[in-house]
Amino acid sequence: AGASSIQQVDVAVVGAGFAGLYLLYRLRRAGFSAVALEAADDVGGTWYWNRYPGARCDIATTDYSYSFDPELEAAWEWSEKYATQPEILAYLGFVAERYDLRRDIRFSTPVTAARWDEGEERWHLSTGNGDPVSCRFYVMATGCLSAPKPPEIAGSEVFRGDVYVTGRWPREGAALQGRRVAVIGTGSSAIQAIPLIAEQAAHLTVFQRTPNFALPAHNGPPLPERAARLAADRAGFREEARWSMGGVPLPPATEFSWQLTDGERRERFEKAWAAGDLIVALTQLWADAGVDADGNALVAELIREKIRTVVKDPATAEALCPYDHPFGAKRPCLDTGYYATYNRPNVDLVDLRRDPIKAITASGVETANGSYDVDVIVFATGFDAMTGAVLALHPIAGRGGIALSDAWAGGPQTYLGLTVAGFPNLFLVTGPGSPSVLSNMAVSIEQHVDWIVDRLVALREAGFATIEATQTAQAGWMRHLQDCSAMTLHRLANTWYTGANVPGKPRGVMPYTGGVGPYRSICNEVAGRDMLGFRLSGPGVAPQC
Ligand code: NA7
Repeated sequence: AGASSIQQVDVAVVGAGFAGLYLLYRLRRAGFSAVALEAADDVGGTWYWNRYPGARCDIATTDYSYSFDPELEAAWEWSEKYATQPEILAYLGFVAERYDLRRDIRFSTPVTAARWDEGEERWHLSTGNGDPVSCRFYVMATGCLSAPKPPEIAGSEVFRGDVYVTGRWPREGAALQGRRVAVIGTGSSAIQAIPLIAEQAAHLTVFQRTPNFALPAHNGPPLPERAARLAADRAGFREEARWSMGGVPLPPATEFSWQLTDGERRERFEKAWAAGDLIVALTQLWADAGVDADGNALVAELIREKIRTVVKDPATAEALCPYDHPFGAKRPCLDTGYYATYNRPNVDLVDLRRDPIKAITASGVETANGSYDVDVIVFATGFDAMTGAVLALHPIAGRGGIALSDAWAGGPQTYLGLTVAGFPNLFLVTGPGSPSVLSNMAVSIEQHVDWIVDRLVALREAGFATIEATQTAQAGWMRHLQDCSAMTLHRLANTWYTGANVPGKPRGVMPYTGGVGPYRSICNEVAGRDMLGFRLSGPGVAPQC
């Protein structure tokens, strides 16, 4: 390609989901030229790809919204307590239209390689569609759950029926009506989809490796109390969310389980169960529920009691009861009729811990003790989370040609979850090492984007061309990350939080467990202390940025 056919911009963004759209909005207003490169043919990111039946956000609509423009907030009204995938996709489309963002998005354009040019101090991007891009700053707005994990089951390719993957559900929907369907997996996607699939299928067999904790969503109109609080003081509500632990404005519980009687604990639990809100269940019961095995075991048993009450067949109920991990250490789920679905005559559960899958065959699924002929297999087997979204997309070569996949061979290394030593002018939104998936993503995304764009503005004002985390700062952040996770129960579960769901992936709690508010104050402090932990270069006139 000739030099004239290279697209030159200040900032290139990968992804046009929740993060990519807000980045474009902020970058443009800050006077940067920017382009977003999006593999899909429309905006939406996670909400574009996850079209499976029942796909919804587990954070209430009062909280899962952009907050950067009060006029946008006033212009959009959510119809339910928890929004469906189509409504969130419509919202993101509405945002793209309102700020005319589509003109800076190149759709159906995957980035195929990214290389830092040390001489030019620019990133060079090859794309799978159209001109390559040269940019000074490169921002990954690639989401955390974007790269579906291969099924890792022998014989998947020989199956003669239809195969669907929840994270790549076809636009036109799936043919399930009156058919024999297998769902493999019982994570959040499966738990949302199973009740609706069961209504359509002639027969549904669910293959469960690890049972999950799920609470009823009690979906309906937006929560009147929270909606009223938001309406009364929108700015205050949003600000409180930014400084909260999970990105939802709820003060943490202060009483410990052992300070409460059995009756008081039950009362609190029943209230949380009736609220149908994960953040309430995770943070409002008692102070030791999330950090202490004993405090946690009390919650876990109360949930198991509920499962046994709903599911009529005692053996199925017991198979659905999670014992292997603390409540909250694996991402818990919100459901609508999930457990009751197992009371339907057309639904069976296969417990893979007792009867593991041997292979997928031309006609269905073969386990150690049986075989199940089906017309459709739905893989709800999850994602190569957090790092997959960055690494699986394309090779990224930083200073000295070092590959990000090599730099992260032992697990993801970042400074603040936002930057990587050896990769100048590269930023990650909700990267590993940030609270991201342990928070309300809407709040985290806005914070990361604001922090990144504010830094770019400051660099420009001070005349610097590059910014790069030092190895020392990165090592310190990784140490802090480990110290924080040692104080939680997340390390005790085999989950996508720790990389355990992908064979061969290095293990370690990837998100920052210290909370959204504390993390925000650290990010602010880094900026306020002359960009502590960063090396800046260029003809800069002042150290302050
Ligand atoms: P998850 O939560 O990773 O769930 C995937 C499920 O698939 C889980 O039950 C896995 O069992 C199961 N799985 C994965 N691979 C296999 C194989 N090879 N055989 C049998 N079962 C398997 O992904 P989701 O898409 O449901 O949810 C991801 C997040 O999106 C969710 O947490 C929310 O934050 C939104 P395992 O537990 O690994 O034994």
